[in-house]
Amino acid sequence: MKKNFYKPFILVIIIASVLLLSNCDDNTDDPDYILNVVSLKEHFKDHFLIGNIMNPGSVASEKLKHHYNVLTAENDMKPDKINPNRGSYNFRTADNMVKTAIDSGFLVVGHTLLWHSQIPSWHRSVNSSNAKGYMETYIKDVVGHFKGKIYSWDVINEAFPDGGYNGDWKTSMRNENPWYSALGSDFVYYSFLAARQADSGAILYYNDYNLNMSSKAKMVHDMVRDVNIRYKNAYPGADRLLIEGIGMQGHHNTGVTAASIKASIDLFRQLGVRISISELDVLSQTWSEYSAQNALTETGKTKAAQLYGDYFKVFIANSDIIERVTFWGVNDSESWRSRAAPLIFSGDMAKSSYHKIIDSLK
Ligand code: 9MR
Repeated sequence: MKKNFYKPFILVIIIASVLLLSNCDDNTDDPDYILNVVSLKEHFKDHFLIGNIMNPGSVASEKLKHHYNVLTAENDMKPDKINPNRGSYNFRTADNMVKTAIDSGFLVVGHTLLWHSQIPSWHRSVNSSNAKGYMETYIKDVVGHFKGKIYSWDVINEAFPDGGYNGDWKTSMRNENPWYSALGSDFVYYSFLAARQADSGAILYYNDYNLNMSSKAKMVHDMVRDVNIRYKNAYPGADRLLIEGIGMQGHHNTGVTAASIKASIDLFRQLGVRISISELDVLSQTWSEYSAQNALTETGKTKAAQLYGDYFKVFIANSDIIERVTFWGVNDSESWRSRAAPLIFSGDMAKSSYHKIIDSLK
């Protein structure tokens, strides 16, 4: 008797829960839903590749496939992951990601071979007598392993400091870089040469942040110029540059002007290289607001969106040499700087930053 009395109520509760759950977070009919908005890669197909990052759990999702055509591993192809000990490699995670990405139609950027961060301890312990051989073997092994699968390699990442430039790039590199400490500036030439020899099909990049800063841009410019001259002298028949590209990471904030980015692109243009905007995100704050952990404001968010549009106008105007624009994350919550809402999607919804980017081409 009692059982039958409760039956209709239980049924109502079950139906209500199912309805509630199916509506919960379901924005898929919204015009701003990530899969409903215009595909970025389609929109910019006559200008440049559009990239994002991949992680083992997110590679080749429908959202990535809709908007992007090139992927960079956020962390899993860094030296500490791939090469924990000298001569021993752990390629499994990277191999799976690269395979899934390629099978899904993406190009893949190799990130990164030589850095001062996220490296195994053996990289930190090289010395002037063993560093050249160790470095060449490591590059040959890693680049050789992925031969034919990598569109471009970030051979060296972040080898220059911010700040003033004394006019001699060879004495201006970061001391924390163990290869520089052991070999001096020659490590640049030898590492790019080893990468070229291991996979001549890959485009070789130097990658760094804050390259909108004129002094840092000048250091990189002078380094690329001199290393490419050295290569040309050693291989007069070579029909390619050794350092073929400069990756301007693009970890910006609302204090970074489009004009400063344009000025560096103008400088790099003189080298005959190509450029990738390799890790784009824009804090909805100035750098000092971000450092002080201030709360976000609507003004800051509007400014970041405006800047996205302004930056893209510069990229479009230079698309003859810009081959790729890669965002460092899809949505704000998964960003390494999530508290300052630096990306162009929030959850699964396009932000005004996304719309400013689309409108930059109209
Ligand atoms: O996004 C990456 C983050 O998950 C890592 O914790 C961080 C550690 O250094 O590296 C981030 O990616 C960096 C990239 O590899 C090189 N340029 C700066 C990026 C942000 O730190």
